[in-house]
Amino acid sequence: MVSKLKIPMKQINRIRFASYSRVAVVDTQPVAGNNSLPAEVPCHIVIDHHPRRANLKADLVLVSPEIGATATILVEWLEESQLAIPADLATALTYAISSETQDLGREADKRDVQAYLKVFTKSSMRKLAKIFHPSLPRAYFIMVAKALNKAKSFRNLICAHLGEISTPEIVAEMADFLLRHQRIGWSLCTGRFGDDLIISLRASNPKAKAGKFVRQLISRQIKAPLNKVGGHDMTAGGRIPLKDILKDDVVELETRLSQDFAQLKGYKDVEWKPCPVMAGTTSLSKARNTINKWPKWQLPRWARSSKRITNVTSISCKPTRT
Ligand SMILES: [Mn+2]
Repeated sequence: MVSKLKIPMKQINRIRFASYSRVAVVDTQPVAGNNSLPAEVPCHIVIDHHPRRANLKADLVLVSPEIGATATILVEWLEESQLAIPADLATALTYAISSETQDLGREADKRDVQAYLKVFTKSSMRKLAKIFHPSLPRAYFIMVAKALNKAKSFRNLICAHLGEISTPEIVAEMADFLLRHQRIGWSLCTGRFGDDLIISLRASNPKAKAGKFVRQLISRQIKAPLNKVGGHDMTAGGRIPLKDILKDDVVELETRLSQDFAQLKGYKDVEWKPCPVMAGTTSLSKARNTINKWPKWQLPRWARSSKRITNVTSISCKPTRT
């Protein structure tokens, strides 16, 4: 979307906040912890659909927890102000509402549908189609293979610990993907990125209270206050800092997460099993050989430097923050 719509973006660490008179955050809140806004930077405008945090203070606060996508609030305010919505902006807003509500099927409100219809007709259909069906980098397919290889299920639960990942979003994407397995009601995915273990939880039941559940799950693992944890009914996520944890202990932490995930769901004698279909169709040694045969330019940037990949389960990569 960023390239198709030529959206000018800047890394947060390259922004000099002092040279701007107003700072706004969207789809998050300054005190929430799921954003990179430095704590000392004053925030003037908050537009969000997560439950309002108790200590939230800003000049303008537009928080509507009942709607499915934050973009809906923006569409409503654009309409209200009678400002024209250019095609590229309409395209971005259409995609935002659609992707966050899984095509208006997940936690979507009437207001989301109305907002969607308004911006959909103003969108560029050609660009929208390209955004919905983008060409994907090789790294994406490696992650899909990894998710399938690592997926384990128990009763109606599925989980996959992806290990080192190249982009943090892949964790949520794979959690969505695994939830589509028949008879599965809950999916849990983790990935190691920088100094964090990124956790994503998905539920198929609209009343699942996934946000509450993920807090419970993570608070069992760490004692520190849960700043970087939150979510909605069907989607939730969080981060566990790995700075002071040894590599072997990270594996242990991942195993414990799976165990607690099932236990908190009320299961005893938990026995995670590789999903039979997935375990039968892909072998790790095959994946390893395939990756080693790829020409270097086809490998994702983070995998290029390593001479030979001997163990797909632990591709050593130092992801760069983007
Ligand atoms: Mn959101």
